[in-house]
Amino acid sequence: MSESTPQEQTNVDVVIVGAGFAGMYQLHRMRDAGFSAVVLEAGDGVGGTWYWNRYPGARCDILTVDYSYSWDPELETEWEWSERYATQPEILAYANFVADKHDLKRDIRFETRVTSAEWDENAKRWTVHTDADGELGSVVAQHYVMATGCLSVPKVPDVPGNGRFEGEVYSTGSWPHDGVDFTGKRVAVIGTGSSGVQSIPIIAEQAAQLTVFQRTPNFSLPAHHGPIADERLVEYRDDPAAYRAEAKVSRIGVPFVPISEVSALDVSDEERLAAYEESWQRGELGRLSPFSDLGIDAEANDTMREFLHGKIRGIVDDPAIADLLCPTNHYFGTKRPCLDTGYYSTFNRDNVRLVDLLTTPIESITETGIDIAGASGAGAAGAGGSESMEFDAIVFATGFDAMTGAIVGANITGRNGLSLSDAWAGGPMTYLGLMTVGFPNLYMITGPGSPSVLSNMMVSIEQHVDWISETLDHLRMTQLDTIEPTELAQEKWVQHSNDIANLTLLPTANSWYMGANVPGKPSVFLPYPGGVGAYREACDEVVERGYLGFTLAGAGGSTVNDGVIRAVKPDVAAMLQVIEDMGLPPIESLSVEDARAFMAASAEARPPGPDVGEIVDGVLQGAGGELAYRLYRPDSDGPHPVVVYFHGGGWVLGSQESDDPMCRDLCVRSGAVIVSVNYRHAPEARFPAAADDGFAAVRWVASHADELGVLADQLAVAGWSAGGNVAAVACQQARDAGGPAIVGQLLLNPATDCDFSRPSYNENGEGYILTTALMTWFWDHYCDPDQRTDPLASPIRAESLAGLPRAMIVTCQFDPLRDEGDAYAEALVAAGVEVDHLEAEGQTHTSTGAVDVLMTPTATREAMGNALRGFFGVSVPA
Ligand code: N01
Repeated sequence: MSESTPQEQTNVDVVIVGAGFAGMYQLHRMRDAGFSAVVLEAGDGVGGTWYWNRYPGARCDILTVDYSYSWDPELETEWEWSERYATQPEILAYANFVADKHDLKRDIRFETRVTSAEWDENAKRWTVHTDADGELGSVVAQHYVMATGCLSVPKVPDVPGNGRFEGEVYSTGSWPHDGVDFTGKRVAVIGTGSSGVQSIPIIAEQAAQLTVFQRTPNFSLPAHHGPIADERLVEYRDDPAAYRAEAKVSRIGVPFVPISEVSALDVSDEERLAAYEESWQRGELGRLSPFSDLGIDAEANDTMREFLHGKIRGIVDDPAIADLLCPTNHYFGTKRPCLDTGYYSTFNRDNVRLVDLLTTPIESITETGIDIAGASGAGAAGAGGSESMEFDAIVFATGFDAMTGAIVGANITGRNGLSLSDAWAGGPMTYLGLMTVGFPNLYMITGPGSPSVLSNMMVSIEQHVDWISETLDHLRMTQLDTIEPTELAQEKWVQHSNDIANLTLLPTANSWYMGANVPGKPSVFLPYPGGVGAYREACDEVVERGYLGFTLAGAGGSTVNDGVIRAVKPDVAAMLQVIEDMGLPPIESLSVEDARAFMAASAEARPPGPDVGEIVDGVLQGAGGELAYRLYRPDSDGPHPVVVYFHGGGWVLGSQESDDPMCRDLCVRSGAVIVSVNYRHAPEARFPAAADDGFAAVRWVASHADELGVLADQLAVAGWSAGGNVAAVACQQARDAGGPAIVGQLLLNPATDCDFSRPSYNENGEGYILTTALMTWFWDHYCDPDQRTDPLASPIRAESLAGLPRAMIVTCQFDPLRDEGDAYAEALVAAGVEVDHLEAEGQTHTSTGAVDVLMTPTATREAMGNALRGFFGVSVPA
């Protein structure tokens, strides 16, 4: 492996497409590591997005001190940015400065566009074809790196009559190198995303008339151009290495961005407005959200929207135009907000007109201008009919085929003739946004499924290049030829990314993040929304765990290290982290009294759950005396079906109130009365007290149906954890006693057996709140060892499970009790019982009950409510 000049390089170790910041750094790393590498670049210079996007006003929207390479520490002193948001020419100059300093251009083939590539399974090589002649026409390489950028393929404007216009036509994403002079011209700009917002004020200053065609208004805040703030420079100059290191573990790749834990709805109006005003005055994308919930809570987000609408109305003179400029169809931040220079005040100029395409859509672009339908936009005369406008120039600021356009457009064919466009027909599938199944040794820098456009691209680019470079080095060191993700790893990564997105407001907007701007593009949230630091941790952990989720192969054979890097659902993982950070003592280390006090205190702090029609506390007759119960009645006319519910707590902890949010949730979802029973607890009342009380409570409820306003022949039981045990046992007792009739049993994470040898105890015995040690503590308090195999303690050990009520059994992937719940479901099925068995992926023993705290178990809660409805023969809503 040697360095050589491009002319000789028809065979190289690594071929890289794109000479933007990603391709340049990748080339540098390859050279450093002694790989032969060549970069193929369609343009005639370096800089990527900054090479192509030369429209007036083009600038960075991340502070440029942050949007800089960190891999060459000398650059920190060799290059000084003149402004907080550098202009496109300055950033392009920086790219050239770095390229020249490191002599990168000699291995970049400019004006060479990649046309296609295919994987040769026998040779284990990629052949990459270009539009160049001779030996530059194709390059054979072991590794193929797409450094093609996320926003590099301008979208073909989907405007009727596109192509007819005979005047000047420009696209912001591919601007003439020698600039455009609009002086004295009638100009149309179509599109009001970042490119439109940046260019419109400058074009307005030059043009005789500017007409802006707006389909969707965007949120924009003033960029406040000028020198870099002193406080920022101090942080940076003090210790550049520490500054860069901080960026790498941050949320968006920008260091020292405070993360708020305060809800926008929990502060006074004055405080909230002051915080928003500070964001407005600061004008930094990373610091626009001063509260914790603007990205996840619609009501909180509305407060920010209102503030920004107020700002727009305060700047724009004509209230009708101001109204049109106020975004109302998406939440703040669900489309990338813009930073501008006098954007809104531009609409106060006499030579600027705004056309609202929602009310007056473009009928057609014509040879001389644009025809719009109906009444014209605000500020224009006339109503009805259509209007023809004449222009000298039309500027398309209509955006990009983002994130996938450049990769899919490169006509890549992988193993077994699979084309990437077919593989991604339903949306991009990647592992870590870095690689994709069926395409060995094909790497994407900032690909879909990585933080990319939701982050400071420079930080994300460097992290990807480093990961790829270290992987190539690993393959070389271990004499392996290929690397490719496994199906499982990829599927679950995409799921993980979607799970996070679905916890936010991001997917609610028709944005290019969702592919919504390109007609026919699958609607999938494209970037990874979990943050730069968390993403880096995942990538590093994949490597530490021996390239988890990858197949690595070489002469010596192949190793499939199948697995899932982030299997716990994101909100569940976050809750586990919070609990771990609290450093609480294990419950089993407490006295029973303290453990109960701790549980009661925790319950105080949780959200209450949904409202129900009525809650009544009462007393029923248990096996050994009176038992308290709490009844939850739906807000509908009765009599209702009834569920006798048994709370969790290992037969030791809890009460009729301890599962309050879950009982409310079940009541609302099932439309049934829930009677939560405070059965006797150990160690004061050991086995079989809980079991006896459970059955007694069922009998009492059945015989007091009229008094309770419930239907005696519509009685089901339900329980969570030890309560699931009590419910299951009650069903067996009722069967054996010949009644009362139970129409169904809903068992959530039930304890069904005293045997700890099933794998889930081993896999999940620590780290998921309910631990093996705690279960041991519970059993020890509840039951003597020689009693534990009694079916009243371990219902799975009953002589027969035949004749039991139909069941819904929910087990969770990260629960020590998972396998005994699964085993009970299987045993019931084997005994002929009708069972609906839901295995909740990524959930823990406690997550389903965290109503209004954790959102990912919502589907499980819904299924439980539907199961109860099914028991009662109530049709389940579609
Ligand atoms: O593209 P966009 P962009 N008829 O897709 C409209 C980055 N960037 O180039 O929203 C009429 O955001 C479209 O309307 P709608 C940044 O990440 C950064 O401006 O689809 N209108 C929208 O208004 C940014 O987010 C900087 O209803 C049509 C506009 O065109 C990303 O690039 C600077 C239309 C497109 O907006 C993309 O920004 C520039 C049609 N047929 C860009 N089709 C920095 O500051 C589309 N539109 C670093």
